Amino acid sequence: MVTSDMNVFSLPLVRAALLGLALASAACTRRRTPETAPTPAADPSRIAHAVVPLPTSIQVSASDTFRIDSTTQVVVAAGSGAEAERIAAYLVNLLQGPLGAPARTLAADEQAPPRSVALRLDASKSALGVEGYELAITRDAVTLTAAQPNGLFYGVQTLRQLLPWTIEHRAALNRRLWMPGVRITDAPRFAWRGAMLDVSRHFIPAEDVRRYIDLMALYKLNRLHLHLADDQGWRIVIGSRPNLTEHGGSTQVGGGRGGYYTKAQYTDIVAYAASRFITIVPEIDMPGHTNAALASIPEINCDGVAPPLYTGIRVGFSTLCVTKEETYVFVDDVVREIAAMTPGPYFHMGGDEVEKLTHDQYRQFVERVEKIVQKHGKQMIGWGEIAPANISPTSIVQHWRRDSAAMHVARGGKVILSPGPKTYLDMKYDSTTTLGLRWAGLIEVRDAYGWDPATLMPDIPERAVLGVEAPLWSETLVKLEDYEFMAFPRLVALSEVGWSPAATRDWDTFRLRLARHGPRLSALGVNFYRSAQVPWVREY
Ligand code: TNX
Repeated sequence: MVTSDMNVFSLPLVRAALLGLALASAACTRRRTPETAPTPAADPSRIAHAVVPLPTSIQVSASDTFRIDSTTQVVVAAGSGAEAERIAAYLVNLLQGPLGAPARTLAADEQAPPRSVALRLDASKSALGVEGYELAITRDAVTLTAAQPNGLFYGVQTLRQLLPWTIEHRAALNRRLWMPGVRITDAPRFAWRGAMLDVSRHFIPAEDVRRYIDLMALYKLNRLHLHLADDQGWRIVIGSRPNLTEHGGSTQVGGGRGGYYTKAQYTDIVAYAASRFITIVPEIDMPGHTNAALASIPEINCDGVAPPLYTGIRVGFSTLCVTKEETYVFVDDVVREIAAMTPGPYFHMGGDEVEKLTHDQYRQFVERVEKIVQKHGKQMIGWGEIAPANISPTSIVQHWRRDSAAMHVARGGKVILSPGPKTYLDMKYDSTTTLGLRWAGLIEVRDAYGWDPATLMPDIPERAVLGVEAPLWSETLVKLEDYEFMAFPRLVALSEVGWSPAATRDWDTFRLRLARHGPRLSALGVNFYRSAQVPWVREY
């Protein structure tokens, strides 16, 4: 059930009294450029909250405001465990400034003190699932409960979004932190809420990947798929095959310096992601999209001759030599080493856009790679093209264009939905967007939001959908600002597609909530696209 008592907000005077006083800069919400000036019905300051993705159930009583000041304590219920304490410390760090003390764990018989923010892990709340949580905010107390640490972490993200945007800016002075009273029960619709970074076409440093991870966490995304190898570059050290990065990682699209992650850097990314409840999904694309590997290792070419490095943006021209045993030794080395440094259960083998093999050669290759992936203890994922091969229903197919993903559903397998015309963050927003490609169409924010995974394809029912993922291919993207411009706010829209119940989703209210994320994203320094479809709040 979804309710929210917005009535109080429809009275302008009451609204002014409640919001105008509390939000020092509320007046600025009405200072807009003429071309984006909303009609009164599209005024983001009229909505009761701006939580994205929208919780399963939320009731707001705005008059029941909880204020955070130097007397507020963050406490953890006894027996909640080290993870809960870590999440409490993460919350205290967010609240840095106004809070007087670090988080404290209560004694076994101790009640939460008045005016505290209390976090509690309670295994008996298993109905909430691994990622669900309950959050109650009143004038006197904030209580956040979950069955698992993941849920507590997501409850903290909701709490964060209920606080003013100034929470995101360490140096904002006189931050007045308050939250509206709410009762929330929340859990995701889909288990897989992913993003993909193509670090091959253009390399991005580990530090930028961590920043993307932090932004994903704000929107409760939980899978980061790293496209680590393609024609233009190999980006992860494989100890038994050092030339892959030394030579294969030495350039990128346009001929820049390229780069790669050392094992230590990769391990650090994995740990950083895990601390934000995000699983890293490594992809080594094969048998096509492999020019960087072919250029580095002569024996995996059928003629034994390494081709030159490639810095253009064509696809489909490269393939490993699938008839040579050396190729499978190579694949085994790569999968073994990556599996060993990846605690998550997945290995993505790519498998897309192969033009140089016969159908049978391709199928046999996919089937052999699946065995190698399983031997190293991982579940295989591949792009839609792999579905016609005789693969196990435990492998996962990632749909991206008109492909055969439905064949995998027929054998009882699960799919991840990354439909190009909805989720491809490298597509232009409109015809004036400078960056990006347009083969899957122009994707405005409304297009990224307005689709339902359950009805996207007739042969893929909701029960077969593991979730959704938005890939960010980087042929035209060079620096962090470019990545952010293409991903935000469409990745935010995707988070709601993946999390919120279909019946509660609605573009008109989403765009008002999204509008209030403008100052928050600005405070975080995100170079987001100011779509004219959204009546952005400009109070930063
Ligand atoms: C298709 S999606 C590709 C990528 C390109 C992308 C550009 C997929 C599995 N393959 O190799 O980078 O289009 O939008």
